[in-house]
Amino acid sequence: MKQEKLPDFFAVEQMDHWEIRDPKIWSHRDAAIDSNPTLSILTTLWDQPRWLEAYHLYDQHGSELFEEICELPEYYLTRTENGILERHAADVIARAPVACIAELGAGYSKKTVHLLTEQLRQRGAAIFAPIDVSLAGLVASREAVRRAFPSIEFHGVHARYEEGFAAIDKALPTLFVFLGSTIGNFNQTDFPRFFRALSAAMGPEDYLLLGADRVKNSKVLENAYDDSRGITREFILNAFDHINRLLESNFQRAKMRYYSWFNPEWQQIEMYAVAVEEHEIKFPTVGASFHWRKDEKILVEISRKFDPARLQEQLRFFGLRPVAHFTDSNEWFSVLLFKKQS
Ligand code: AVI
Repeated sequence: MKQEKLPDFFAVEQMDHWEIRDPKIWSHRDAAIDSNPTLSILTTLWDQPRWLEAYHLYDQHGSELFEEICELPEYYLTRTENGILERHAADVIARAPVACIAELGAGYSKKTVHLLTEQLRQRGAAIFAPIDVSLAGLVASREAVRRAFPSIEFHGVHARYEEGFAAIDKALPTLFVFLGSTIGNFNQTDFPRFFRALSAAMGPEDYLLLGADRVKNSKVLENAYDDSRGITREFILNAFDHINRLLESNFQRAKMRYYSWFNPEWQQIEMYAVAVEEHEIKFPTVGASFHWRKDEKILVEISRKFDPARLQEQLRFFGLRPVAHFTDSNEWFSVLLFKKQS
């Protein structure tokens, strides 16, 4: 794309909210990134039924376990999406004439590389802006991009998604990239809130590239979330070790088991910790406790599966017009391109 002078990366009215604490990484000044994990944990654990917000899965160990999951033979998602992008990156970039690629999630995966390579090949220049709450993830991403693509203009955006995508100048044609079917982990409150905020932050020349795992044979789905090596089990139950460290609580692995299934009505995998015997869970720092009843489940994560045509229709109501649909030969995963309706 030929352009005289690109608009600045940041929306002018946003400037006061951001500061550079690490080279090329903008941190949101006042938004507490993880505003109150304790409150989140306690309020959802006292809910009926008990549940947790999925972000508690991602402490250091949890993030490493998730990397391992992505390599598992049963976990087809990462491989399949990567294959789709490898095959169709040229088409995606040709259809989305943008100057900036903003990835939600620190991302510097093989998947992003396909897009950046094509952006450079077709346009001769690229701005790459990963948005993430993890500063360490952004630093790693910056270093990897510097090594592989020294000509790319890098802006790490250290913030929650909502604040992050609102910061980018609406006049800068941007392709927002949200891969890995992370939308599947959003519940019914998170999902509309996310798309409302994203769509409101998008300018008239902006696009969205969205990875979505599809509804399919339930055995394939269930195996992907209960692998033979037990890594997924470890990933889910690790959340309780993390909570114990944060809150000095006494969750014990020996008194819980992992259970997951595909809920056909809700079209989602549900991942639970289940008490194998009744016991008391104590939170001494806040002077609270509850009885975890035998067989009572705590919902730790959901992973929703999508019908791509229906998802396209739904996103129209958020002002996102479907432009293209890419899939694999099994039709297990979809990568959908949308344009912001102007
Ligand atoms: C990050 N997210 C898209 C994964 C998923 O497939 O829902 C998280 C995950 N949980 C267990 N395995 C993978």
